[in-house]
Formats: sequence, C-alpha cells, structure tokens
Amino acid sequence: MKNSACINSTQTPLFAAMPLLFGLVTFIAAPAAEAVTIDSVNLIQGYVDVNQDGLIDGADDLNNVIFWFDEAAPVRVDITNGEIDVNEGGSITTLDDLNNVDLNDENTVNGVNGVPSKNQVDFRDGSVDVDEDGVLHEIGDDALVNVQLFIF
Ligand SMILES: [Ca+2]
Ligand SMILES: [Ca+2]
Ligand SMILES: [Ca+2]
Repeated sequence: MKNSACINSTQTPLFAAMPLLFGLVTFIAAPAAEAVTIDSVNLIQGYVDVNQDGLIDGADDLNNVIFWFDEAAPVRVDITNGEIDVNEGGSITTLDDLNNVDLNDENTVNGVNGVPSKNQVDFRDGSVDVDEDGVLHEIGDDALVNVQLFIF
C-alpha cells in the first residue's frame, strides 16, 4: 500500500512536467550548430581561473576558446588546468606562445564596477603575461577579473 502510494505521487508531477521537458530538449538541440557563448573568467598569477572559484586546478578547462590578436586575426585555443594550449597539441609547452592578445574584461575602472576595458596581453609557455613585461606568474601584475571569453 505504501509503495503504490509513492508511485502515484511521483507520476502526477512527472506528467505535469512533460511539456517543460520537451521544451528543454528543443531549446538545447536547436541552436547547437551555430552557438557562440561568452564565459567570464579570472586571471590569477597568469593562470586562467575558468570557474572563478579562486583556485587553479583540474576543473579549469575550456575548449575551443577564440582569442583575437594583433587586433586582426582570431585563433582557437584550449584551456587545460588553467593553462592555455595555444597550438591545441594536448600539452602545455614552450610552443604555447602568442603575442599581443586582445582581452576584454569588466574590471573596476576609476571605482566604477563593470566597465569594459581592453587589455593587450602576451601568452608565454601557456600562461598569460598580463602586463607584457616578460615576467610570468606575478601576483599583482598578471591578474585580471571578469575577462570575457568567446567559445565556439
Ligand atoms: Ca578554478
Ligand atoms: Ca600546446
Ligand atoms: Ca608579467
């Protein structure tokens, strides 16, 4: 008796939720081919904190990120464990360099939150040299908040 009562009580909400489920399936399936999403990340000591939890670890992965560099050409890269695999070779090496990458972030500017600002940075050995001084992993100088990434 107790079991059948449980089944009945779960069946009713499931039927009620069917139109919502079909709607979700349609929403997810339709735009997949041409979807372009924007993800907001933080840069910490030259590493990419993809999930913005303040830690750089195995959760900080993001594939098929598009960066523009030299204000002209786009390049597609992967982010793995917070480092940038520029040549998408599957590992981070000294070949993962890119000069004059254009980043847009919504950092605080003159005390106003959420103001988009443009930053030109270099990628060196898979890390982001935000102030382009050739010194990697600096605590203050190689950091940015709310960098907008384009994912294709
Ligand atoms: Ca993280
Ligand atoms: Ca690589
Ligand atoms: Ca630096």
